[in-house]
Amino acid sequence: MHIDILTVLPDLLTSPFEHSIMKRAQDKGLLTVKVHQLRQWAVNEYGQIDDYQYGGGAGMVMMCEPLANAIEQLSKERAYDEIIYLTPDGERLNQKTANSLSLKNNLLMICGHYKGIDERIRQQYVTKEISIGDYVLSGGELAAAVLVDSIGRLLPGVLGDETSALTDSFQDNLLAPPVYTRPVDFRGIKVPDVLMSGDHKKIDTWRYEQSVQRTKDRRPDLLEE
Ligand code: 6GU
Repeated sequence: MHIDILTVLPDLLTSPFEHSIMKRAQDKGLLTVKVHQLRQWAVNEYGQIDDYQYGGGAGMVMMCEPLANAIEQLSKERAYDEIIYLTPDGERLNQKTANSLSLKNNLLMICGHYKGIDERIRQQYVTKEISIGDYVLSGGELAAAVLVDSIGRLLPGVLGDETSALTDSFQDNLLAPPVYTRPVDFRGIKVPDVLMSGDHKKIDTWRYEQSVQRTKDRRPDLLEE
């Protein structure tokens, strides 16, 4: 998979993919991420990409031309399966969306700033609008990093057995069960006996029951879906 990201703050997106599982995905050649400075497509020598909004009011709007020119140029190099705009009024990201995006080949992500991007770019080019939750971030960059991570770890071959995505929270609309490691007794609190029984059928059953209980307690909304 290849992911292009358009942003006015490329520095925010240099390090997130250079560690751990995202690094492994790239080292294995399963994922490439390229961050592009939108100001390359600015309308003047000052690097302008935003302007006052029609109708008045505080806050700048990201202009059509830089975005359109960037999208059109990048689209000549790659046929995008989705052009994604990260925005708080998008569809809320969940595991199902991450799963389905992980099956694509080429994605373009657009990070918004200020009051967002001109509506005409959303209508003409954007194929999917994603929010990462009901709170406001200063820009789309951290949301793009979250989205890339949630997709990248699902690419076939990225995770080994030891980190399999199949046992993640949300993978069957259930939260993950509790986990324990050494020591068996930490300040008087013991690891549940069943986990040391060696009976894998019993362990699987216990984990499943814990997952269901945890989901009922913490996220009953997931069980209704
Ligand atoms: Cl995608 N962008 C911004 N600016 N804020 C957000 C968001 C995105 N998702 C949640 N909050």
